[in-house]
Amino acid sequence: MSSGATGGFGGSGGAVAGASGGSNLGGASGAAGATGGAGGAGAGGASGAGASGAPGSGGSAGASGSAGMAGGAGPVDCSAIDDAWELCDSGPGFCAAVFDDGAGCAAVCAAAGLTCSEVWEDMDGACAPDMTRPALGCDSASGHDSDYCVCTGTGMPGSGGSGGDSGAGGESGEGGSGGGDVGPGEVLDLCDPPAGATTVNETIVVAAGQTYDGECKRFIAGPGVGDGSQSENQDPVFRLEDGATLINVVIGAPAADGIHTYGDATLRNITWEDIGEDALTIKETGTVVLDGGAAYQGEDKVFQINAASTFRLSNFRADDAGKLIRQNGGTTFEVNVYIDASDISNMGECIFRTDSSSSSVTMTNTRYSNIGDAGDDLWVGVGSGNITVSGNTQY
Ligand code: ADA
Ligand code: CA
Ligand code: CA
Repeated sequence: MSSGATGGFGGSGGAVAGASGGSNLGGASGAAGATGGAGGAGAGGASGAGASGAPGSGGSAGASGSAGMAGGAGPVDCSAIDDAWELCDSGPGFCAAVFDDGAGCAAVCAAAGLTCSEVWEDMDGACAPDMTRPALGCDSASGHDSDYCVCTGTGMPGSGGSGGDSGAGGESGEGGSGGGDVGPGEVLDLCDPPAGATTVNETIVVAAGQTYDGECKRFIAGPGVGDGSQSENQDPVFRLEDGATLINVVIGAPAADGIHTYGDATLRNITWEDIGEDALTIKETGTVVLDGGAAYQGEDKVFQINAASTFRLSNFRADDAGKLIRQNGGTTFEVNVYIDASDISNMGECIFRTDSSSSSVTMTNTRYSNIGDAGDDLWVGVGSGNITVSGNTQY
């Protein structure tokens, strides 16, 4: 929980619903393609909440597909939008469209019984947002002839869907064309959880190699797990054993010590509404991939790294905390951080802090705002030769 308590759920900046379809996940973000192989679409309803990689950055598929994303927000019917305007994209819980008749996003979304959640200038000649220009608000009509709208709603309940087929096991990646239709700065924050919460009185353990689908429900810590303060003796809400996958989870307050990972882990579409002691901790060595979701209101750290590891963050939105990523103070093991296609704002200190001369960070296609005292203090303690940046925008 942050003392400032600014920026509630939603906050500022641009969350844009991600592309749907598990198949998009192959060649997902991340340069080396450690994961990927998205698995086929779930058999029932809304499958894969999968953002594809930012153009050009995707490695090709990795060793095996993770389970198809299923359940969660059900399909919405975008046909009324498609009939009257240009439908660009759709997926569980959202339709994205461009109008060119001055209709305004409120009217576009209302046509499908949905609510406007984001408005962007549309890109010339493409059914896409122009992320080089600031987001527009839903609150008032822009007066523009054309804009790009993201409309959201809960739609029909998701029917669950079975896990996807395992992926084909691609070769680890040499970059590839990546791509798909999620561009820089777009994040995948698709859950619109119902009111209320599931209280977790004992840490939910996702066993090695297993997938847990939170179905976009909100989970909060019971008193025996933690109170979400800065006390270090709290338990996590979720514990991921080696090779576990966690998808479609919203962690509300209190969030206790968030999520702990032990080895390789894949997380997709995870949102922390109000970070507890910290949001996620890498407890044991592995490659941890977090694609899609958001984290808000941290007193100090969002992601804590306590073991030599690779951390890949993509299509993620983080707002209002002390620092996005902290390698445990005083440790000198090597951590390699990759941040792609994300939106990071209002970090009191920095994006990544380490005390290790071998740790590195690569940040690409990411928007950031108000980081550290100077507004762009992105790194603390990272060797200058260990920093790679491209395609980022300060706003
Ligand atoms: C602090 C604390 C560590 C560890 C860490 C964490 O950095 O000094 O011992 O508890 O937080 O994992 O949250
Ligand atoms: Ca801590
Ligand atoms: Ca902690």
